[in-house]
Amino acid sequence: MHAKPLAARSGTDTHCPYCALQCGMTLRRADGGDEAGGPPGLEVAERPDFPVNRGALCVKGRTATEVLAPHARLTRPLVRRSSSGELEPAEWEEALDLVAAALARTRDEHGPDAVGVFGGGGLTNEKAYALGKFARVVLGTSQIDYNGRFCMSSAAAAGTRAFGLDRGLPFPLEDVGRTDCVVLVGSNLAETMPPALRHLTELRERGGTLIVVDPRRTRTAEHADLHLAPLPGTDLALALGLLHLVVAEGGVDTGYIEARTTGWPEARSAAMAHWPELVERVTGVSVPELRRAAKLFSEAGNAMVLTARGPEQQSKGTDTVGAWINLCLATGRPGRPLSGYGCLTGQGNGQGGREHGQKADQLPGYRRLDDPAAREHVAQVWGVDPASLPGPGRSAYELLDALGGDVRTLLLAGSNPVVSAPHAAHVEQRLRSLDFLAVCDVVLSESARLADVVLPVTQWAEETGTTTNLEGRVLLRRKAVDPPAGVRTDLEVLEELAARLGWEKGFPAGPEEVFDELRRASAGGPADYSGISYRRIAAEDGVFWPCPEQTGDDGSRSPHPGTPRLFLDRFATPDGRARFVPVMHRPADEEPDEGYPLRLTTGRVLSQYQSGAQTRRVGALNEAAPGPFVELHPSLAGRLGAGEGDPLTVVSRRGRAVAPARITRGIRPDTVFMPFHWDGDGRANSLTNPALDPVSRMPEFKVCAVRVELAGPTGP
Ligand SMILES: Nc1nc2c(c(=O)[nH]1)N[C@H]1C(S)=C(S)[C@@H](COP(=O)(O)OP(=O)(O)OC[C@H]3O[C@@H](n4cnc5c(=O)[nH]c(N)nc54)[C@H](O)[C@@H]3O)O[C@H]1N2
Ligand SMILES: Nc1nc2c(c(=O)[nH]1)N[C@H]1C(S)=C(S)[C@@H](COP(=O)(O)OP(=O)(O)OC[C@H]3O[C@@H](n4cnc5c(=O)[nH]c(N)nc54)[C@H](O)[C@@H]3O)O[C@H]1N2
Ligand code: SF4
Ligand SMILES: [Mo]
Repeated sequence: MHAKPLAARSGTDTHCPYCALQCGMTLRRADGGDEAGGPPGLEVAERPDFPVNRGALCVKGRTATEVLAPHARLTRPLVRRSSSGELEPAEWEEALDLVAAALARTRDEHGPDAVGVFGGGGLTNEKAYALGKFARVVLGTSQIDYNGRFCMSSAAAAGTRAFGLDRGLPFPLEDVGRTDCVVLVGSNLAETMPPALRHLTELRERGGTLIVVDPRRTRTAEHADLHLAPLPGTDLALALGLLHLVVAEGGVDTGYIEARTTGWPEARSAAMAHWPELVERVTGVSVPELRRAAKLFSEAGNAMVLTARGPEQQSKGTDTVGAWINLCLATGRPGRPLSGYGCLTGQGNGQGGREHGQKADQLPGYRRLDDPAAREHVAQVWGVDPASLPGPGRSAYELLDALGGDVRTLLLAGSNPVVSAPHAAHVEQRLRSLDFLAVCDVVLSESARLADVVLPVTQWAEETGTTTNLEGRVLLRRKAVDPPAGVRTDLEVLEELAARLGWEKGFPAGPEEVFDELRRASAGGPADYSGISYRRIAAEDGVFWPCPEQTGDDGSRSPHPGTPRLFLDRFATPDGRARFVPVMHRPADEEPDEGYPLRLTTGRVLSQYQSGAQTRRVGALNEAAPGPFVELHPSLAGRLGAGEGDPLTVVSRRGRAVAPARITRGIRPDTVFMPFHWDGDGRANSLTNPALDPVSRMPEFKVCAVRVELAGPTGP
C-alpha cells in the first residue's frame, strides 16, 4: 500500500528527521511520482526562509523520504512465536497484549525496577515526555535512560556546573558567523552538519579566525586558519595549557571575572600547573602552535568555543568541557553578545530529548527527580502522589549492562544499541539474556531483530510533533503524508499499553494534547515551555526556551518573547555568577601499551547516520558510504605492510573488527579512526571502552588502546 501525500502543490513546511540542526524543508507532491526516490509522490524541496540552514540541506536530508517507502520500513507488528523461534507478522492486538503481559508479569514477579525503558534523542518532545511519564507512573520503574547519555551528557553536566543551566548553544547559530574567533573542538561539522558550514564561511569572509582541534585533518579542519591535532583524549591538558598561556601573557579579563564569576583563584592555580612544555608532551601539539592559538583567542574582540563529541565522549568529558569553559570565562566571553561557550548537540531532538524526563535522573522541564518541589509539581500534573514517583535510575550503559540481571524486561524505542553502544558484543549478549524485549521502531534494526515483539511506528513526515534544535529553538515538525496502514504512532502505542496495564486516568495520544500537558509539567522549571504553543511555533518559525507563560496581576496574559540569548544579565546559578571549576588533566582510562600500542578513535561520515538503521536503507547514501574502514597514516600502513583497501584487523581488550585500510596523511601516525555506522565484522563498537565519566556517565567512545594487523586472506 502506498503512502498518500497530504501536501498540496505548495507543500508542507517541516524539518529533517536526522540531526540537531533540524534543517527546515518543504515536502511537496512531486509530478514525477516515484522518480523523486521517496514514497510515490513526495519530494524534499528547499525552504530558504528558515534561518538555521537558509535552504541548504545535506544529502541525508535530501533523500530522507526514501525511508518512508514501504520496502524500506516495517508495516506490520512482528512476534516471535515459540513454535518457530522466528519473528512473524502479527495483528496489533496480539502484539500489544504480549508486550503488556510481559511488562506486568515482570513487574509483579520481580518488582517495578525489573522493567527497563530505553529511549532516544531522536524522539519528539511529546514522545520523550510520554515515555518518561509511562515509566514513572504506569510501570513505576526508576530504570529508564536513553541514548543521549552517549551523546552530549558531558557537555550538559559541565554547562550545568558552570552556568547553572544546560542549553546546547546559548545563542542562535547565526551568531557564529558574526563573532571574531571560533574554536571548534572535536566537531567535524562539514560532515555532521554541513549547512552549518555557511556560518563559518561567513565568519572567515568577515576576517574572523577559525581554529579546529581534531586529531584528524577533517573536511572541517581544511577550512581552519589553525588546526591543532592533539592525541585523542588529551583535550583537557590542551585547554589547561591554553589558559596557562593566556594568564602568562596578560590576556585575562579581570573586570569580568570580578563582576560575573566565582572560583577563579583555584581554577587559575590548576591551569598554572600545566606548563606549555608539559602540555606539548601530553598532547603532541607544539608550544608555538599553543601560543598562536592562545593569542588568537584571547586577542579576538568576540570569541566562542564550540565543542562536540571529540572532547565530550571521554571518561573525563565533563572536566574536559569544564576546562574549555574556564578558558572562556577567564577571557570574559560567556554572557556577552556574539561570544561564549556552546555545545553542538547531535540528534534531531538531542536538546528537547534531554529535557522532558526520559533521562534517569530527571522530570519534565529539566527538573531534577531528587528535588522535592519538582516531584510535587510534576506529580500534581500527573494526578499522582509525589511519594509514588520512583527515584533516579541507572545511566544508559549501566542499564544495558544490567539487562538479564536485575532488569528482566526492556521496552526500547528510538535507539539501536547493538550497533551504537560501547562494548557492543557484551550489550548484544545482555539483550539476548532478557526475559522479554519489546522494540518500537520504524525499521527492523539490528536491535529489533533480537526482540520478542516489534511494534512498527510512524516516522517524521507521517506525524506531527515538536523538536528542540541545537540552539534551544522549539520547532514544529508537521505531518505531510498519511502513514501506511498497519503502523501506529509511539504515542498510540504507549496509550494502548497504559490501558492494558490498568492505568485508568487516560494517556493522551494526540501530539498537541501531549504538548499541552508537557507545557504545564515544564512550567517553572529550567526548560520552561509553558508559553509555547503549536500555533506560536508555526507563526514564529520556532520559539527559544525558556518561554514561560506570563500572567499579569490583573490576570491578563502577554506572550513572553522566548530567549534566543541566555546569560546576558546573569547566569542561572543561585548568585547569578558563573562558576569556575578547578580541573586537572588525567590520562584516558586505557592508555596504549606494548600489547595495544595505538589509539583508536571513532566517529561519523557524511552519508550515514548513527547506527545506520535508517540511512543504510537509502541507495544513494550506501553508494556514497558503502561500509566501514580503518583510517591510518602512511607511516603506520608502511610498518604493517598494508596498502589502500587491504583488510585490517583491529584488536582491543574487548574484541576485534575487520575493515579495509584507508590511508591518509590527515591522521596522526599513532592513531587510527573508524566510523561506527555498521554492524557485523566492521562494527567499531566491538572495540570501544565502556569506561564512564564519573559525573555524566558518558562512555569513552573517543579513545581506547588497540593493535592493528593485516587480516590474512582467510579472514581474522
Ligand atoms: N553524517 C552524520 N551527521 C550526524 C550524525 C551522523 O551519525 N552522521 N550524528 C549526529 C549526532 S547524534 C551527533 S552526536 C553529531 C556528532 O557530530 P561530531 O561531533 O562532529 O561527530 P564525530 O565524528 O563523532 O566527532 C567529531 C570529531 O571528533 C574527532 N575526535 C576524535 N577523538 C577526539 C579527541 O580526543 N579530541 C578531539 N578534539 N577530537 C576528537 C574526530 O576525529 C571527529 O572528526 O553529529 C550529528 N550529525
Ligand atoms: N563508537 C561510537 N559509538 C557511538 C558514537 C560515537 O561517536 N562512536 N556516538 C554515540 C552517539 S552521539 C549517539 S547519539 C548514539 C546514537 O546511536 P543510536 O542510539 O543507535 O541511534 P540511531 O541509529 O539514530 O537509532 C535510532 C533508532 O530509532 C529508530 N527511530 C527513528 N525515529 C523513531 C521514532 O520516532 N520512534 C521510534 N520508536 N523509533 C525511531 C531508528 O530507525 C533507529 O533504529 O551512538 C553513540 N555511539
Ligand atoms: S544537516 Fe542535519 S538536519 Fe540538515 S539536512 Fe543534513 S541531516 Fe538533516
Ligand atoms: Mo549523538
